[in-house]
Amino acid sequence: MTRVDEIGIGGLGASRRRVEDARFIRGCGNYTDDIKLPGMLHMEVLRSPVAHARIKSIDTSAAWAIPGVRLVLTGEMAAQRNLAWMPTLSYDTQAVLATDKVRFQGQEVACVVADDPYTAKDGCEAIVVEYEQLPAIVNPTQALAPDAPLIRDDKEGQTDNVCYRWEVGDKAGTDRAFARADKVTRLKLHYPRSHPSPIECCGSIANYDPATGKLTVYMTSQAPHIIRAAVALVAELPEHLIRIVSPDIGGGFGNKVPVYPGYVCSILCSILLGKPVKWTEDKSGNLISTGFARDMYFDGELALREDGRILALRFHADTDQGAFFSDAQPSKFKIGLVHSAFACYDIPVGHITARGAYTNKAPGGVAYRCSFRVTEAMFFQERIIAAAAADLGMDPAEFRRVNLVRDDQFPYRTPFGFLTDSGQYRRCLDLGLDAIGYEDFLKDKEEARLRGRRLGIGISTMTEPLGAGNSREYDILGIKMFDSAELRVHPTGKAILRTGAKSQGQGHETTWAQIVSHELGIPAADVVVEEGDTDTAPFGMGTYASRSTPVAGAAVSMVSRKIRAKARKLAAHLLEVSEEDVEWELGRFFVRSAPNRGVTIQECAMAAYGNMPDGLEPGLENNAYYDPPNLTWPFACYLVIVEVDPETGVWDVLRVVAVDDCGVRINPMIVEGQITGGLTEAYAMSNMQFMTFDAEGNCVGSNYLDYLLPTAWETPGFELHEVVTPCPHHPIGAKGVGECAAVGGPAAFVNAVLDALSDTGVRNIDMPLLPDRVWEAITTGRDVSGAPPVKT
Ligand code: MCN
Ligand code: CUN
Repeated sequence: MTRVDEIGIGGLGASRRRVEDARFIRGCGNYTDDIKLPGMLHMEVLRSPVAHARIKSIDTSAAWAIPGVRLVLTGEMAAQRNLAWMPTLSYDTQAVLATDKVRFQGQEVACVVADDPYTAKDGCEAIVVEYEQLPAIVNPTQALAPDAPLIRDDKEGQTDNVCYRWEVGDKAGTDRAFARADKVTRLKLHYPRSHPSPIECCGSIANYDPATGKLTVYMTSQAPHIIRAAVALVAELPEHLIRIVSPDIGGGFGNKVPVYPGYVCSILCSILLGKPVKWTEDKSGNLISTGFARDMYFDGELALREDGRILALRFHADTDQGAFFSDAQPSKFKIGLVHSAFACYDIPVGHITARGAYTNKAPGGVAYRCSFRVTEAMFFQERIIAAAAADLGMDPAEFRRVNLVRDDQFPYRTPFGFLTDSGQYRRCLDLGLDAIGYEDFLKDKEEARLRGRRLGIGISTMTEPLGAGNSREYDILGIKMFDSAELRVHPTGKAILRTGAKSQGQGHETTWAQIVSHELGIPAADVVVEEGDTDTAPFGMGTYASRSTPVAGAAVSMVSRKIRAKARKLAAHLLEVSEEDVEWELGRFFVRSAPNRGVTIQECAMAAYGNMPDGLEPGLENNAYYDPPNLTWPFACYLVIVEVDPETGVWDVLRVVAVDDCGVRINPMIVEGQITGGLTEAYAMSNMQFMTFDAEGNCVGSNYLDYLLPTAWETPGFELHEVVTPCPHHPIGAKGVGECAAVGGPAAFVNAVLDALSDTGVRNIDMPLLPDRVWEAITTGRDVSGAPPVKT
């Protein structure tokens, strides 16, 4: 008997080529915009050119008069259907189409449906809107000033621009620890607004069939089931008559989690017209109006002991939420999982306060590889860790080594209540230092300094919580955060797997099949994976927060095990022995006392349809809903070496070393792809992505001349290393990885540049570290803030 070779069949650990790429690289993907339905009309959105203004009048008569225009929809008309406003995922409300005021530049004011997209655009241009401009607010300081104009005057009882307050930790204990400190390190910084800007913009095709009453929506959603629930609740349509289909998605990065007015308008227009209505957002619409990321102000302190131990931490965070609080995050956490900050360090006590401010900017708040604001948390953590080491005069690697949670402390309870599951933090750090040649670099750096060259090294170490939920703690609008998988094995042993997750480029079609292979011994090539259609997929919460592997991936294991349990009964029947005498090895059951007598999983599948024992239900299919016991906690160590040109402020990246521990890797090549992509984004955020606002609330960076996307030309090479600490509570020991490098990476780049400036007294330059900012810091010896408004 030759054993099935797991790597050979594309099982766990195989660097199997991505099966979805066969269509993607041939230009044969099936994206929302590729779908054409018979009789389909096209919708365009008219957006506000100003950031804050009262709408005095909207004249749509010229638009109606254009031949080919079928519908001009205004907020007033939407209001008649009770749809001028919609609830957000954070228990706020958001305007679908503005009625009273516009509250950010790019806000949806009206939309036009026409026979083709160009006529629809002409229709938008023909609409005349009279605005009475109001002062614009572009940062929390302005928003929270006593005389600030009220942005959300639509909300009853709202008297200021505060949208939430949140607090966690032990204030009294933290104050006591600070009183005992030998030294206190303080750091203030702004993590700027950034935008996920996936290649594919958002879009939808709504098709309401008046004959059947069924609404089908093809759309760019990372979470189709949440959308279906939201449509059912908001539009009061019966849920079984709503079908949401997310076809191929050209990058999501969190941009495609929220519910956008464009989606809602296309649905409303389709219902009003009884025809399919397509909306495809353009690039500037995407950049100025859909879910942004970050825009967060930190002011925090670490209490330090002379020997380098951190005694306590505290910080305050102000978030700039834009005009509507539309963050997608677990309901009870107003600022996501920001309190996962410092989880990799053994710090006894801490206290965090946070406050959200409404401003005249697009809403969003949670997107772009963030795992619910973990990206900001880890950035602040690693920036202040670097500052603290400098304040103590201690080597930053040694400072981390002293404070990192030790391997024997797991499971480790953080001061804010998280339970980190496992890890080998020091090993990762040492591997990274070794790989980059840390000791030698320190010598090179001193020598270079003597010759007038500025070299710097930046380190970033972090663990982050990936995989919401469990259902006890995590829900969105009351829907618990578990996930699901359904597996059907056909008579010949081929199979179809569906999950409640939704890939946007992460490669689920490849990796989920590998989990089935690992559990059942069916070759991965024999398993087709399908996601994103609410009529066929089991209910799930979708893909974000790198939750797919921790939750849906676990469900894939569990459903495969249910299939195996039934196949064992079939095997016993085929082998004519009792079930207890049947043993399993990958792909095959055999008789314990006669290992040569066996049947394959494929033979069991055939028996499920053609030769089942009396009393056993035919068929070989099942589903599993998985409610994880905990989040998964991957760890990463990123190291960056830069050279800063003091004459111009330009900095070049000389080396990047990454050590990632995401537990067991299902597909090492895909994991490396995720890390490479994340580091590229981290580099771009730290170096070039500039999205800000002027004093009038104009969005600077709403185009790809200002907001730069990194290409292979600018992006440095990355050296990747791995450590594997299996997740103790995941069925195959995997942890999430999809966001790690984007979360932990930016601080490594910034720390490196500031290390190169360590003799100047500069403690902070806000991202992006554009050459003029670095040059200003060098020439003035002062910190450089990036907070808007900017001069134009
Ligand atoms: N994987 C693995 N072994 C592990 C962990 C993950 O082989 N131990 C594989 C998974 O099977 C999956 C991929 O790596 O194919 C990412 O898995 P996971 O960490 O579970 O993350 P998700 O699938 O939930 O993806 C979400 C995450 C998020 S939140 C953003 S934002 C982001 C990211 O993924 N958006 C992306 N990476 C992206 N990559 C692409 N190409 N496009 C996006 O929009
Ligand atoms: Cu926050 S970006 Mo990803 O979690 O979809």
